[in-house]
Amino acid sequence: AGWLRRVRVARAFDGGVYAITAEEYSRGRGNLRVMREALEGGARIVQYREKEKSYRAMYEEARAIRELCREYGALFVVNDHVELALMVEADGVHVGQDDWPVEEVRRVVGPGMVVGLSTHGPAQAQEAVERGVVDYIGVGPVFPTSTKKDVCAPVGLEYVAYASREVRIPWVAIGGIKEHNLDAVCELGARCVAMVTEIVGAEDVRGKVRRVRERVEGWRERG
Ligand code: TZP
Ligand code: MG
Repeated sequence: AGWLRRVRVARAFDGGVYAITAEEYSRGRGNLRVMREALEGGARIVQYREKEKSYRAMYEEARAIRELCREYGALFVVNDHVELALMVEADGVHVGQDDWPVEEVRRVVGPGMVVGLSTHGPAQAQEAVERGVVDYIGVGPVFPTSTKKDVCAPVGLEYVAYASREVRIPWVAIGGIKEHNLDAVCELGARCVAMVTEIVGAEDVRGKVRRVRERVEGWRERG
């Protein structure tokens, strides 16, 4: 199960767009509809990130998005809630520095499930790789972001440059990334980008994801 998991992550993250839910920015369209459009546009990874809803509401919604992701062959990842990830048979779970220790998460979810960890600097990246239990790391927030008020200040493009040079597991750049600053991130070596408001708040979600994916893939082909 371990090798299959690693192959799936490597594939999805190489030239991938990582879409994350945020209902409050969805122009009233709701998570399910927005994520369907993101998948139609070519998102390879979808993260269900929800901090307000009841367990039951999260369960129903996560199940529906999980089904959609299967149809599109995309990875489905649940933020924070390990038990929800298990219940809906998500492909993965994503945790932050202040969430459950990743060794415990791995122990609970087993070898088949993808585990991702947010990191905010080179020391955390190094530690994440050394601990050897996570499949990918988030690198950011690269730019200022209004989405996450509970996160540290932007760490800047230097951390992206560091990740391209040193991080030997899949990683995804996150935080304040938009169509207009995407090239700056890819130029430094990012080959997977995560976006919240740029995707969820887009008038044309499908078109937005398609354009971003084409640009990221273009960078990958250039090497
Ligand atoms: N983790 C680090 S930054 C961030 C998360 C969830 C929010 C990114 O949101 P946006 O709208 O893409 O800046
Ligand atoms: Mg968290």
